[in-house]
Amino acid sequence: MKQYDHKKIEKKWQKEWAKQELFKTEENSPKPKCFVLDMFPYPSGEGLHVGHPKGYIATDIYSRYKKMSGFAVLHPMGWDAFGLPAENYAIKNKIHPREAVEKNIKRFKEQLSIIGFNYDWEREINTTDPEYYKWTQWIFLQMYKKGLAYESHEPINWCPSCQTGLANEDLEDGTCERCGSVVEKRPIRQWVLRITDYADKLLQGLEKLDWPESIKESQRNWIGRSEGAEFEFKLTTKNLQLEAIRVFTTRPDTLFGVTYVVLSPESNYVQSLKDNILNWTEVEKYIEEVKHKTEIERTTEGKEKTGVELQGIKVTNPAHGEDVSVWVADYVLGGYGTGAVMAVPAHDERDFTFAKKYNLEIKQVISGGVENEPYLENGNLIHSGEFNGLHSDKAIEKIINTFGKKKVTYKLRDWVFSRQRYWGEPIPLIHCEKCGVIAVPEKDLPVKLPDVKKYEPTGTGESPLAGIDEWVNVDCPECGGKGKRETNTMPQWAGSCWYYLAYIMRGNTNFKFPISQYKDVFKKWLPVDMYVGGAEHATRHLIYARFWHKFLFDIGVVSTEEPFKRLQHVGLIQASDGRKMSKRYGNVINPDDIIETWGADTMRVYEMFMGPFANSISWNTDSMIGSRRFLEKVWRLQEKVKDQTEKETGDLEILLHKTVKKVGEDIESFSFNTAISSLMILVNEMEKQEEVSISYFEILLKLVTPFAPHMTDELWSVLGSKESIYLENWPSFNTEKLVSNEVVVAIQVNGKTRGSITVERESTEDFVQNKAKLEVEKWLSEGNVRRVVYVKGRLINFVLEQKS
Ligand code: ANZ
Ligand code: ZN
Repeated sequence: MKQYDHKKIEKKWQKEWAKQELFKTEENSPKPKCFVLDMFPYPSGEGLHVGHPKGYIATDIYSRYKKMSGFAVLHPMGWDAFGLPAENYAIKNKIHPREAVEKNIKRFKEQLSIIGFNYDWEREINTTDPEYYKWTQWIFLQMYKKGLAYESHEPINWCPSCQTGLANEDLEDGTCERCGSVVEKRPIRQWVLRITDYADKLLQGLEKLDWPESIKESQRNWIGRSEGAEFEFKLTTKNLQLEAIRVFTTRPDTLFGVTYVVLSPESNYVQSLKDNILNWTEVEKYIEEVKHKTEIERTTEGKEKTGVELQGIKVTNPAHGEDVSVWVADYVLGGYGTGAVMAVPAHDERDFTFAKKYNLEIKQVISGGVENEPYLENGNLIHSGEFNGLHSDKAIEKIINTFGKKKVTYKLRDWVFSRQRYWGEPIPLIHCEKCGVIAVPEKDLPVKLPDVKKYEPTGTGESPLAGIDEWVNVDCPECGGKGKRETNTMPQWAGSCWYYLAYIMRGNTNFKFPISQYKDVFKKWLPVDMYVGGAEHATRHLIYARFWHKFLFDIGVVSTEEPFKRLQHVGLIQASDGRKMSKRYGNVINPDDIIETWGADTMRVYEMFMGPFANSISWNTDSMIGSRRFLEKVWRLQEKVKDQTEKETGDLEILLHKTVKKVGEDIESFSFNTAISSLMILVNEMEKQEEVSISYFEILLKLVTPFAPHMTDELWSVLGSKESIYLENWPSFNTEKLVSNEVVVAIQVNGKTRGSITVERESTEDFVQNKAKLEVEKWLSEGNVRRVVYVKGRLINFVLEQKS
């Protein structure tokens, strides 16, 4: 027997796989399809650390398993390389973003290639490739033509440090998610995508998806659908621009309890009322002050409320005709509902605090509650005229019908889609003096990003592209007259909105127009069957991509309503100090080093064995030894293999069938750690045998190969095969073998029951002990095992040493 020399073996097989084109997608096969997708990386300058491949290892295992189970697998990889991170890196290191991206991709690819993934590299994509982004531009144009992209001058989030406008999704507690600067509101010209038109579809679509509930819930919250009503409060004074103030409320049943109305400082209402406001200087000063506060500061509960009354303005309550005062206060936000609120201090926390501070009337209209606190629950109406005595449930409907109208509001905002930066897809529009905004014709796509000397942001609200006259000035495609190109670029998230489609197109005539030729292949490969990535994309990429997909569905490009059928989220690997792995903290572990010392197969097994896949877990190089030993045991088993297929002892046969069942189910449910522990148990049992029949050993190798593909292919060839084990069928199990005389054994630690395992009645104590230990690891780690008591077939108790 040769030594287990991972370096030699891994290099050899990676070469061999490439030579045999083993991972080429089976495009025209009659097999059922399985599209397994990773969230593709943006190639940063720091290279990969050991945390990055965790998700890729999982999809690799999953797709190898699927391939062996008879599926035609599509498992591609590519690069998400436009956007701020790449550009900021380039500026900092004084190289052109294009060069930086090229260099970083090369490095990333080298790092990935030594882990032994089964990617079909022929379908590699890069979002910054003009052949790729001509389609990003094309999809944008379809949206533009359908009225889903519009130009706006509304104030938007502006990062003073990144010098660009941002979408709501790019903020973290009111700061720029990239650089942490406090974001300002700035009116700049921008392109916006009408994602709110899809709010309901995005919400409803979630129901059918096999996604983690937590991610669905974040999307629901992000979309934030509220059902309520709109009421009009008429002005008592004459104003030429404005007759009434409209408010959005989720509590129409409290209409009789309104004692004032509040406008948000940025509301257009305030500007329209300017001439009627007697204390305008004071109001203006307040509005100025508020500009520097973040939304979080403004809306946090318990924060002191501020505001100014609009002197000279009164509005009439539509329910009973009484006049109430109007205020401007920053606890009302500009971008939500109508930007105006009917205040009901008796039944709303914020209104209550505000009314107390400014001595405003508090009028109870729902019975219940205690003195000196707002009553927030539903209940029976009082002081509400003809509606007295009705319960809120009934009153809501009646009051809406009598005084207002039903209204649904969303927290989701339209997607601010332009950036004043260089490194992005140019927005393919032309501004003509005569014709207005004109779409670049399909035949002129891509609109290539021009090379520039200075790509630093200008800070003027214009992108660096605006300074390149030769590029900006073009003939209008409509009238031939003078036109100017749109100089804003698309946000970082544009290219990833459709990249899974690009992989499909890439294998079929390679990105050529027209789109219609891809209809059948889209139909064949969509939706993505398994999508794996970080939870940080829950409300950005995953909402944006679903939006684009639903739009493409509506215009007949794709035939499924949702892009990603099943989603698994990867728990982070943290550094051994428990912090995020980052160059900044000096705690990065490079996979290259781990692979050099331990081998890619060991790293793969280790990362999957660390714990439940979705959990965050700290890296610990010392624990690699366990995974390495497991593989060495498999390696050494070749010594015991006897070239005969005669019956083994009953126990091993049953265990084998069970393990086949368990490993398959566990891979299917992404429980890789438990799959590996059952493989460990099987290997331990095989090791105890004098001889292992070749058919058993073959089955074992097939079960292990998704996890450790290099080593198993080497052993497979030692057994005499000329072909890769990747081309074998996944082993099947015999259900009859499973219904043997099983018993459930309770596991105790210091007499407390901590779990249970199912084993054969005849299993040896050793076997039960080993299996039980894995089950209660957590509790055993609290001390050394002093004694083990086994009551055959019923109970096993681990007695730990008393800690002194
Ligand atoms: C009167 C009222 C009475 C309200 C009451 C609540 C309780 P969600 O669930 O988030 O949709 N509101 C409306 N527009 C607002 C804005 N632009 N900024 C801040 N607050 C706003 O909340 C809707 C409720 O939030 C609305 O219902 C309104 O206050 C307030 F006992 O109207 B309510
Ligand atoms: Zn920033």
